[in-house]
Amino acid sequence: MSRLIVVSNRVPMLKPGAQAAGGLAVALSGAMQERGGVWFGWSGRTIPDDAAQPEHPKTVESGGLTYALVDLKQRDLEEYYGGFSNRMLWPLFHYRMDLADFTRVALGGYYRVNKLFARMLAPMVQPSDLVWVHDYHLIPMAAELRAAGLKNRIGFYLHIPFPPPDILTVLPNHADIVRGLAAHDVIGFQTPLDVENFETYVRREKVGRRLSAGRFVVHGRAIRVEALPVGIETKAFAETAAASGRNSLVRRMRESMLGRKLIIGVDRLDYSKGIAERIQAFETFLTLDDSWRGRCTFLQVTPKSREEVPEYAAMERAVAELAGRVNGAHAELDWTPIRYVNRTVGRNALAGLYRMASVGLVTPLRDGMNLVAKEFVAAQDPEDPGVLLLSRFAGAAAEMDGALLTNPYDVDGTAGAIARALDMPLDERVDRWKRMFARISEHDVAWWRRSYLEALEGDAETSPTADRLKAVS
Ligand code: ADQ
Repeated sequence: MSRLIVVSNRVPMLKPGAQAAGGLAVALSGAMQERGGVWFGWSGRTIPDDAAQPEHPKTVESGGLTYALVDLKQRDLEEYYGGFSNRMLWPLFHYRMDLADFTRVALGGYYRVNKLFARMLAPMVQPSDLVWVHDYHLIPMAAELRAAGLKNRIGFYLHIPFPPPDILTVLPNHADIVRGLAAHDVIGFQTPLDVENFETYVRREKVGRRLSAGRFVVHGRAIRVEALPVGIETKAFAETAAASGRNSLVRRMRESMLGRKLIIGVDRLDYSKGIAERIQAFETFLTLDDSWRGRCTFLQVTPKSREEVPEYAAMERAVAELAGRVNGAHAELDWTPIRYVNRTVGRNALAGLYRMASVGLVTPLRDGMNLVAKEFVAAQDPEDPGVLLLSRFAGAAAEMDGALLTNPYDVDGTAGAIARALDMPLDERVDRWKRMFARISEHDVAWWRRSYLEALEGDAETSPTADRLKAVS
């Protein structure tokens, strides 16, 4: 079996038995433990701008895995991560042209760090290794590895949406970004819509075409392009949720609810998640339907993220003010409608909170997948499941056919859907939940990893040789 080299911006170091890590990190680490390999990426540390850039990553052995970690200069990090990745690619790929901030300086940093990573990784790669690169921070890296002479199978997975061509072409270097994608052998997207957007782009820009299902030729290279939705560790999460009654935080929360129904939202604080729109919808729901006043509580658990990016700091203030205003306007002496909490919750407690909730509000304005939607479903009590209210603009909507789909821009519509979810009869809730649970049980994170690696390992038919590439282009 080939070794697996995983490349991602942040490297989640797993401590043996640690519980904090999400399913994705566990799944990828599992693959590396089976096959041997290395997890390569940024160390999470910076060095001063005038320090010499080390030529080799630091390697660390932990939990049976090898990590290769690169310290970045402060300026490189700012331009590559805080700049081009998170102020240009992230907003644009989430359809937020209004927030995209393109600068040549940030672009330069993005390419510089990708080149640096490729230069450091290339000597570590053996000819039979598979290389799996993750996410928008690292799109140009494969082309750099190819330029260094690597002939390995290299795959890319985009965790965020791939936007339609009219949006992508707002990016001044869109042509180069797509050329970079085409340097991989396999491109994995979350949903069929992302594949469709990619296909429309290559056709319109005349840089390639689709040959057959999943097979494309782009910039003269035959590549596989697949929709492989990320899953969660469904079975393990369901078991954790079933056992969560013993968790002290969950117990305290239940006691504090005094029999009221719980509506839950769990998201990183990010403008793509639609948290402000969700709070507005909850307020509208309270004004529409008097009968639920005092009988339900909306818990929004939102750890802060990317605080160094100015848009996030502004949104943090705006959301906190909005939650405060709604509470000020609607609270009673003995009832606070919204509990807004800026903190991370451990996996056990999180599973228990989902299970306690009658409604899961997952209403991003745009999301690659959204794992909270899947976690909420996995955590439910099969005898008395809660209702998932899901944005049609989350990648998860393509799979979760038992959810109540909403348009988060339609505040009144979402408010109506909250009322419908709270009033939904048990038989309908069970029926909807069963369909979703079956889906996420089959298409869990292990399925995702297996399917991706099968595509990446390829076979004679799916991995055309360079000669055959020329023949089809
Ligand atoms: P994210 O944008 O981070 O991921 P998401 O898929 O929702 O979004 O995953 C968030 C994870 O963080 C979930 O596992 C959730 O449980 C956890 N989390 C959030 N708030 C938490 C809290 N307060 N306490 C504890 N845990 C919390 C990106 C893309 C998504 C895509 C994933 C995976 O933006 O669309 O689904 O990658 O591909």
